[in-house]
Amino acid sequence: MKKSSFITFIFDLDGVITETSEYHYKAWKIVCDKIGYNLTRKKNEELKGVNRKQCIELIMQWSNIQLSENEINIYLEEKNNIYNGFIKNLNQNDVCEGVLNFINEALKKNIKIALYSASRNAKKILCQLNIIDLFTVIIDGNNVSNSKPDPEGFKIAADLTKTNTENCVVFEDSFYGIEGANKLNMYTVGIGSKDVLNNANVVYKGFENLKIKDIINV
Ligand code: B16
Ligand code: MG
Repeated sequence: MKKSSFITFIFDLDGVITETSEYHYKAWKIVCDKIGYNLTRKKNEELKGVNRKQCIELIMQWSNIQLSENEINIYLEEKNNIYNGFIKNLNQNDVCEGVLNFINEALKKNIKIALYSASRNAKKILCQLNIIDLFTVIIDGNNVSNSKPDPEGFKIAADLTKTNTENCVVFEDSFYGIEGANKLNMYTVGIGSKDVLNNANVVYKGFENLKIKDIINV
């Protein structure tokens, strides 16, 4: 547990607030099968928190298959269309167990709530989940030039909420996301498996039984 008080909690979206990370995997799996690459769940961990373009660059690197710029654009559009098909019926019941309670408890303690997701679909998803109004600041893939593990998006979130970076707590399901936040000395809470998120300050399976006092003293 971190001893000092924090002011801002920065949440990731896919895999933290809602389980859309599974849909990203399934959409990439379909596209990778077409490309001729067998995307495993283990390798998919390295696509979490990484923007669309960089995902396909990693896939080309792993598969040793060079695609033309035109093919890249076609596959990226296809992946996004498949993904959007999966999320089209997403609604408020798809917020992960315990997340809403956790955020509402934080708001009662005057902690600011921000979001930093690499996804360019983030705002649409927050609207579908009916939780967009909970966030003071929303940074998504449209607002950054550099994807996680670059700390750019976390720094913008800290600046816009007028919070020192060391007074931010980041909730992330990706190794690269944790890596980015660590670069700014933010306190990192991994959501998922300790084996994958071994770079986080602390790791929890989810928000179900998580209390604010488990993270900070307020
Ligand atoms: P899109 P997060 C990330 O969201 C996903 O983890 C990652 O798998 C995905 O490639 C990225 O968004 C881009 O998403 O194609 O929707 O723009 O985990 O940072 O909330
Ligand atoms: Mg994520």
